[in-house]
Amino acid sequence: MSRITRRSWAEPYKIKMVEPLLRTTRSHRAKAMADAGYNTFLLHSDDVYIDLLTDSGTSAMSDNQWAGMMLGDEAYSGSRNFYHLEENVRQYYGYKYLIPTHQGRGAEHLLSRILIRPGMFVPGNMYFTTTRLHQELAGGTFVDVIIDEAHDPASLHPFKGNVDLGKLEDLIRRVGPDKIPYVSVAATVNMAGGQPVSMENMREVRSLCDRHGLKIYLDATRAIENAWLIKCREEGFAHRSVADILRELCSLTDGCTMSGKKDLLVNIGGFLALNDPAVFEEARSLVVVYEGMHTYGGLAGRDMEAMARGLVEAVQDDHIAARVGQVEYLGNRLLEYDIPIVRPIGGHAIFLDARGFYPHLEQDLFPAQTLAAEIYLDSGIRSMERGIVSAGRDEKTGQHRYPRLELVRLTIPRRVYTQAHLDVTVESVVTVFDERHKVKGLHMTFEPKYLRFFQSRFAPVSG
Ligand code: PM9
Repeated sequence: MSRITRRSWAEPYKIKMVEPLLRTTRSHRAKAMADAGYNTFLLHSDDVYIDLLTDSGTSAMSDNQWAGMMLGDEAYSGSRNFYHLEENVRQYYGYKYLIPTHQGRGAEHLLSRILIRPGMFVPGNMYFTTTRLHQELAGGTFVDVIIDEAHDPASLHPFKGNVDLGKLEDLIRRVGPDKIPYVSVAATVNMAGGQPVSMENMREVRSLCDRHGLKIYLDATRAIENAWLIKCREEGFAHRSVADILRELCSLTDGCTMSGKKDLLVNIGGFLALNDPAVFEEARSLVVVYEGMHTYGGLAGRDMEAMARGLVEAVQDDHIAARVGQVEYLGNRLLEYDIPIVRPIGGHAIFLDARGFYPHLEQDLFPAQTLAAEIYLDSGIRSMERGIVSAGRDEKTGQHRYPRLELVRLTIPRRVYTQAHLDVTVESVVTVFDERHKVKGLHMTFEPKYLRFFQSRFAPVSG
């Protein structure tokens, strides 16, 4: 009898090129953090050791993607790389029409401008920063219709991204379907901790929307990770491929906005994909105003080729198992030390519960912003605030929004770091947790007008 009772997974790739990482001293980091106004977005990346700020545009591309970059057709119009991307989007996501954009928010901008009119309401399964802002700039009001469990970091619901059908139905009854341009559903809900929607829930949302003549637009940015979590968690899907599950998920919607910088393993790129010819015509006309010709949408031909090839790699079960496997590894190691994290572990990141670190800090002292700064000071590891700063101010009252979730995101770039980097991360987070009582919080010294988390500045609270 073998002593091995289970077999591990390993990354389905080997490393051909490396980028050196520099370690810094605590005093170097203290200066860098102060210069950055205690905002990890404002650090110079040269001052960062392990960069877990985001999984957006930070993936390592494959040799096949780099080879594709050399085959960029940089014609102003009709680039062959556009047609390759269009073919692959049709095959794997199943939508009929493609409009490339420079990144996800370019697609959100076009969709919001085309469908939302002042006074309308856009229901969605938790807000995302750029998505909500574009909806608001078009005159809409975002309405959160995610299930309550999503706002509870300790709830173990396997599909915390699900839409609460009761909340959605209430809104439809209250304002009428004519005031709802579409239902906005994100696959793996970023702000809830990378939590998936179930296929069953999507089917129910589809049938509710059909009864009221409503459209559904998917934020497909991390839909491939969602498909993997359906395969792992939802009954009846274990034997199906991720590609097959993705296709079914998308078939329940009318189109999608996409940031290719996540699932699709590229450093830049996105798209709007549609089934409705009228919306497509409008988007094709508008994209030339804001992004570029409808066959490049702000991207070079080589970028579209890298995305077309990245898509084929991204839907391979081996790839996605290792990608989400890394996230689970980090989360499970932190749980060994009783670190408070959002559970179940999501698809792209571990979310630390800053309230669990600093119960003595009021939300006005920016606990998550403080925690991200403390982790950087300890080890040079960069993370991202996802709490009161990210939530911004209420459009009407001008007051802070106070989200229930006050989180710090340790985001795992795809195919970039090894298990040893994750072990170093665990040691730093545990150290910061063990020194949590000393921390006093931050106050805000500068606040920009839009998406304040990117550029706000802070200073330590004294005394
Ligand atoms: N997400 C992230 O780090 C980029 C910076 S934060 C604004 O998670 C979703 C679910 C996203 C997303 C970006 C976008 C926008 C849309 N939906 O950054 O414009 O997570 O490509 O995509 C970031 P772009």
